[in-house]
Amino acid sequence: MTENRSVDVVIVGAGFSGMYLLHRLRRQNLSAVVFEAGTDVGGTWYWNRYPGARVDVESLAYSYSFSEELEQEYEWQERYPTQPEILRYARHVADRFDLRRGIVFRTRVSGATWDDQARTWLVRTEHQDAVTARFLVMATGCLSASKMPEIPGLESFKGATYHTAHWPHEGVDFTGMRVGIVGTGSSGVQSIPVIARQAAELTVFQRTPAYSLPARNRALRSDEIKEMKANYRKFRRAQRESGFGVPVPEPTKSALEVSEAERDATFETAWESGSLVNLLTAYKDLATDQAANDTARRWIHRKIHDIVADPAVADDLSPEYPVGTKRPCLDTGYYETYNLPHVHLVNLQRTPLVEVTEKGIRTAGREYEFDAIVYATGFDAMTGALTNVDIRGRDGLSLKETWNAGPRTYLGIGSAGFPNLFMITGPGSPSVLSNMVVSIEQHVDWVVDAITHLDAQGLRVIEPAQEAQDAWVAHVNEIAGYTLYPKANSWYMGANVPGKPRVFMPYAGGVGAYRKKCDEVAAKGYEGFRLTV
Ligand code: NA7
Repeated sequence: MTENRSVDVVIVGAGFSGMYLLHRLRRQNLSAVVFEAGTDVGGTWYWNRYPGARVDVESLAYSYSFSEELEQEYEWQERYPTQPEILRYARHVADRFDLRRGIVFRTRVSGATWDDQARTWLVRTEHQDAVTARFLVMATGCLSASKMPEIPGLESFKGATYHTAHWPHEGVDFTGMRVGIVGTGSSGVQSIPVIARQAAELTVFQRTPAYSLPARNRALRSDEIKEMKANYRKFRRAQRESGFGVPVPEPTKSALEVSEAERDATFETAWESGSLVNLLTAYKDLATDQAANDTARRWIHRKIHDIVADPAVADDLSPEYPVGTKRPCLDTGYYETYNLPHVHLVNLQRTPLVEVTEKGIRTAGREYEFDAIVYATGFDAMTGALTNVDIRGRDGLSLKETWNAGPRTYLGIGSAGFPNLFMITGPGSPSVLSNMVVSIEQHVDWVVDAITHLDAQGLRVIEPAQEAQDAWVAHVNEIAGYTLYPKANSWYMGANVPGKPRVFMPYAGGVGAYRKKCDEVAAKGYEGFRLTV
């Protein structure tokens, strides 16, 4: 029990954000407690244990930069590490920096209420613990509130049911089984080839196809590790100034100003590189110009047709929305899997899902019988983990209700009406459009600096000013409006959750530009925030 405890900061979540924040606060001699629903650290990489789960940013870049010792001593094994390898890293960091004693595991935060008199948050957990804190930091992740599909009869299936984000820790053996999988986002695309290797029959239910690139994953060579370790400082600087938190050369050409042969060669190079960012930044106008984007779309369609033997299946796997406007995937043998005789694709746009039955899944076409169903149906992204906690700000203001028409933040860090509440990689920041570790470190550093500034000035409360927040929300929308992102029904837009307002949630202006803005705000005495005693 942590009843009646009082700390400087309550942190919700012990993923990459919560762990680093705890470490930074300790170095400032600030007291903190982390509440974590899981039994271990790692956040995303604790929960998402489905077969084939991997990160789509390279390990040497998808790692903390705050400790040179950690950078130098840690040995990554693979270019794109598996979930177990990333979890091992998170656990190593927790041990290396003695973080576990600051974390209360198996404990979900249920609510938090701001006390305007005392200028503190009262944070409650599902175990009825209550902790008072000067600051509340939601380090809850952008893709952590998982989502089952809205299909009638989910409970009636008599076989085994799994969601990719809640995979049994002991794993699942599908050998000899008839398996159905719903969803072809990253989790589906990564797990389908692995499940297909075990299952007797695998049926994939696809509502929207994904664009996927072969990851070309491999073991890291000792010479490339050595080179990165020798140049880490320079690399980290480049990460922070880049668009996606992954340094790549700035594109200078339009896809429309080059010959088809040149364009094909450029796309081929990106495809061969196994890097999503290389594809997305192959030309300067892929994210903003429909005609430019069409060239990439048509080129990828050709690739899919080259790989998939049945042209009708290849057609079904070929997306029509602009490349990059839904999160693209990195895969290992995804499209090839559809050439296997025991793997079947059901296009739900032609034959929609009707219901889950005792025996399996019924579409408008027929009933499919399964021994197991896997839901790779994703998350209530970016806002779900925040609004699932009953956060009450000034005068009982509910965060969930305040965000009814879409999230409203200043810089994706705070929200007007919620004093001393910080979000790590919240909506309105680059977050999911970036290498998460880069964005996490930037936010954590900014938040710790802000708290330190307040304390040094003898101030106690920081809160976004309404006008600054309105201007930021307008700016985030304006930038999104220059891009093709709003054209797709993506979770960036809240489109995968029925009833969720259709708002482009991340900041699309790039990691480097965003960091500059945050630094300027801090340098100008936290311009746009109200700081009071
Ligand atoms: P995603 O990317 O949200 O994918 C979920 C998939 O599930 C997607 O294909 C959805 O189709 C599909 N889905 C969701 N609800 C339904 C219903 N009701 N019926 C049929 N199909 C449905 O989640 P992931 O876990 O794969 O990946 C999340 C991120 O993690 C990923 O982007 C990477 O950043 C890492 P839809 O596209 O909505 O039509």
